[in-house]
Amino acid sequence: MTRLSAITPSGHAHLGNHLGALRHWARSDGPDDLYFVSDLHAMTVSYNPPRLRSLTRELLAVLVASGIDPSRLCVQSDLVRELGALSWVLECTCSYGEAARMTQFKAKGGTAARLGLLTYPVLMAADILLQGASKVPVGDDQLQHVELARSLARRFNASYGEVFVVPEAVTPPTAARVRDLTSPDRKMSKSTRDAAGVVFVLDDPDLIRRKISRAVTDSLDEVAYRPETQPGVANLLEIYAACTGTSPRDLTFPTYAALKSAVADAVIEELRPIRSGVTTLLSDPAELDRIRKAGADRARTRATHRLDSALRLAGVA
Ligand code: AQP
Repeated sequence: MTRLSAITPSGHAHLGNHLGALRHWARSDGPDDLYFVSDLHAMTVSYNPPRLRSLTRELLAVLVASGIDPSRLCVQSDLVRELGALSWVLECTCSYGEAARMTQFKAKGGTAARLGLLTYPVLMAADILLQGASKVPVGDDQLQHVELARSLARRFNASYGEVFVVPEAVTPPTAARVRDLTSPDRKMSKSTRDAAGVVFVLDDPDLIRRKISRAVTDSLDEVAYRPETQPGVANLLEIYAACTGTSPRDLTFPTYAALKSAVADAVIEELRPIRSGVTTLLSDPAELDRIRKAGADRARTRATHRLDSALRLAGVA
């Protein structure tokens, strides 16, 4: 069983990425599991190239410092030639209607949208199929894309010959959905304009404390786990529970101030080793380059045979 997941460098990694994804990836035990920084996916909207390069490097360092085995890591663009080739084969296996039906394209697309926004689910299928991933842990918003990868794998195999593993979407084990601290009606996001509600993994302890102390609560002045009626307080309880391995329903705090102070302590401790690991890694560019190159070599080795077979069966190369 090979699992595959990615994080897009659309901004700095935040507490939600850490609690909902990265720390689970660090417990991954499949020898062929692969986690990658999906920098090619960040190009589907307007972006700044030097910033993209720097965020990609920073995210790779965050993944390593989070404890993910470096042998399971890579940067997507290091395989851009292999992925570009397979994407073309898969685009020629996919109908326009299938791509245009994707709800994310329907939500963000339009005549001015980049063509890459329409075709990026096919690139995602190439990510999955090139590595022979059998399990793809995704949230609801990405289920449709894994379905597309399944359809394309089955269609290619039936039309030209068996080469692709048909992947399966798996729902990650009740991953915490961390909410924005100032707008708890929406999830914490990398690309949110107002950073006040987002705790970034690399924020310094003082800033983390300040952001959490300003988190939106309510006027009930009662610390209870009621996500429907007290979403801000529930979010803080969930964050505390996730950091301390407890259940949000079992927690008691006398005041909102006491809750916020405990949450800040827990988050600072949770993120401290990552921040320190990233500082060390970014101060040693040669080591990060070595990790990146080794990851790219391994991923390419796994991909080449499958890509060559697909091109041959498709009647090209
Ligand atoms: N708030 C969150 N709580 C829990 N998990 C989260 N993830 C993202 N936000 C939260 C998980 O992090 C992994 C990587 O995310 P992604 O790069 O695929 O992008 P995303 O889900 O769209 O994350 P962001 O941070 O909100 O980015 P933007 O702002 O660009 O949309 C995924 O496993 C995701 O579930």
